[in-house]
Amino acid sequence: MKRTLISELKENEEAKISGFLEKIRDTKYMVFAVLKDMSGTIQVSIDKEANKDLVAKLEGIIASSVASFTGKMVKSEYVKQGGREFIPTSLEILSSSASLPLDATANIDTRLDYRWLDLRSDKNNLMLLCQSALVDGMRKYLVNEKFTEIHTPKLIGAASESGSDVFEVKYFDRTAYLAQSPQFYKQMAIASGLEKIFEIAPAFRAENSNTNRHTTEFTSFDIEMAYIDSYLDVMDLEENILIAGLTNVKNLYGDAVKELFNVDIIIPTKPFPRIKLQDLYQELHKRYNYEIPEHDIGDMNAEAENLTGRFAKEVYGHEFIFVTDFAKTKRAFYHMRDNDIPQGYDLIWKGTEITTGAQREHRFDVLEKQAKEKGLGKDVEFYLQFFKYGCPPHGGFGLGIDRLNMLMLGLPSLKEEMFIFRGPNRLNP
Ligand code: AMO
Repeated sequence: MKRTLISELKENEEAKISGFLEKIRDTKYMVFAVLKDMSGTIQVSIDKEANKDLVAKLEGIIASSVASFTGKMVKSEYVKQGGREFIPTSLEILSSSASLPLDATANIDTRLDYRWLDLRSDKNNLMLLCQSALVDGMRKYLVNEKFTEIHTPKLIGAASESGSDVFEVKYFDRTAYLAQSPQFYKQMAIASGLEKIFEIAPAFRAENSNTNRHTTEFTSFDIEMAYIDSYLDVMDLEENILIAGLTNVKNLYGDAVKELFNVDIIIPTKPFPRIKLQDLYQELHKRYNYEIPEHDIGDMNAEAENLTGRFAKEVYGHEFIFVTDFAKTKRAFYHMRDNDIPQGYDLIWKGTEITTGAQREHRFDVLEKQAKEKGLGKDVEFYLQFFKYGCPPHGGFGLGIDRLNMLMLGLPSLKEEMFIFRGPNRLNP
């Protein structure tokens, strides 16, 4: 018999259901089990006298084992769980569980050691469903706008962002690097005539930082598009993509997110507020008496981001805010500059940076000069070639999916949010 999902059971129809045994309760005349599959849970009620063989099969079986029952679903006003129960006529234990190494009091590191068990909770299941819906909404928006999804290499010959936080990999008799970003290749796609592209893929950063927002491997949502007039076009696109993603999550899971995470998913209004870095510094000083430290001048840091989130909320009633006009010394060489000001932005959501975006320098001579200025030589030679034989003006952005979902659900850290977290001290499971 084919398996039926618990949510699709029809009253009094013979069916087979399979899933995890969430609870088993043995009473005088009855055994009550709760079975859970991807669609929901149901109470399985076993009359001990009438089903001695089933009861025998359950001997020594504990919750967390995997079982299949055949029988019928009936409605019952006595059952709290949705007013239905399953009356089985046969049982097969598909996999029996050892006693669980984890309970509700386990700390996050123990939970990560047994992440597959930790992810079984309703809350963590929902968290991954939300991440999937978020990406799906964003992807559908782009495909609809005629963007092409590409897949760029993650093993590369040269660092793509700053050289300091790149992982080295032994590559036969030479050294390769793990891509920190698809930056160079998404621009290559523009030089290839693809005009509008995106990629959703891992990015690696050898950052030895243990913050709630850093991981050594994250999923980057990258786009690049040609024939923009300025980085403002990129910002407009990002607003639309985020609205599409958040709307999809809200439509599918808004109520469940409210119930399990106590968070309202707010669909942002357009345009998102925008502010120049120098003006922001003044506001942060005036309102919160915050002074950016000397070494961060021209840039942001975690505290400034946090206060910027507060500022956006208080002044604009908005969760998002674009910050522009960073110092050229603090931005990548490939950002186009106008009067020495990089033509790009960071997007802050709820006080955390989620994106860097920019118009790129597509003029070979200027780009070469900017690379040299940053001390980049041989490493970017291959990349510079992309601009030698004609390349349209273009821009794009990179968005961290993990940070996005973490902030959307109000989770305290990427450790909680990621399917599997990778950090300086964690390579397992
Ligand atoms: P940037 O380095 O700012 O820009 O990264 C873009 C976005 O990626 C996410 N991110 C991270 N998430 C988790 N852990 C990390 N260690 C981490 N590092 C970055 C953040 C960040 O905003 N090439 C440019 C993008 C572009 O211009 O298109 C780049 O990589 O959400």
